[in-house]
Amino acid sequence: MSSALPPRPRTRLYLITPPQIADVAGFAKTLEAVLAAGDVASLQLRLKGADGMIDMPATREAGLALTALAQEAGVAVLVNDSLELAKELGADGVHLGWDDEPVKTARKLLGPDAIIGATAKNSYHKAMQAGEDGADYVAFGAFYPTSTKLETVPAELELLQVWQAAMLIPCVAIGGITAANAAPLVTAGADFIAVSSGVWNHAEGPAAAVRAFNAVFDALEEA
Ligand code: TZP
Ligand code: MG
Repeated sequence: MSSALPPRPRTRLYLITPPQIADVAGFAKTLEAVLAAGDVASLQLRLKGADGMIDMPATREAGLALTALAQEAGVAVLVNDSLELAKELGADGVHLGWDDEPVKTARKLLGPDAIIGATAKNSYHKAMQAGEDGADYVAFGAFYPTSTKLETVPAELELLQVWQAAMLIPCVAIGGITAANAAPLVTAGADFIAVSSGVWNHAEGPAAAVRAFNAVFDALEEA
């Protein structure tokens, strides 16, 4: 029996910067090679201090060096937490956590074309709320243990399955994802796979990681 639903678009990679970048000029070169290695949908600037809060000066410095580079490669740049910096940097949008500005505030400030994403952690209810408020995507996680974010809650594959079956707003899977463990999340329904350490700390280097993720997405693409 054939399904009435059209095939789901191929899953895409959503890159997140490392939480600290010691050498921004060196990192810009790495990023250039990474973006040339395969399909990347977006880059989230997520630079954090020891307290887990956004490091504004570091985010500004990274944003000034990386935003145009990524955008010229066709990659959308999203700033974690700060509407102010998203505007200042000419980024494509923001990613908002539970404790950040509400989606509606971000929409008012950044306008109808901005990409606004919201963390839903392991809550279908939070994701629905974000969708109703006008979020362009919702992010579920953490699906695997991660040392990139201090406070996370475990999320179940079922969230992706249920969301994908019922909702049009894209969903992002996040948390401890590597090319080796991404497949079940893609199959469950993740439209985007968000990754930090699984790219930057890949044994064969970040460009190899981008190739490996894309090989997984290609292999699982719906016919
Ligand atoms: N939110 C939930 S887990 C996580 C965030 C920001 C960290 C993602 O980084 P990594 O290194 O891919 O686990
Ligand atoms: Mg946040």
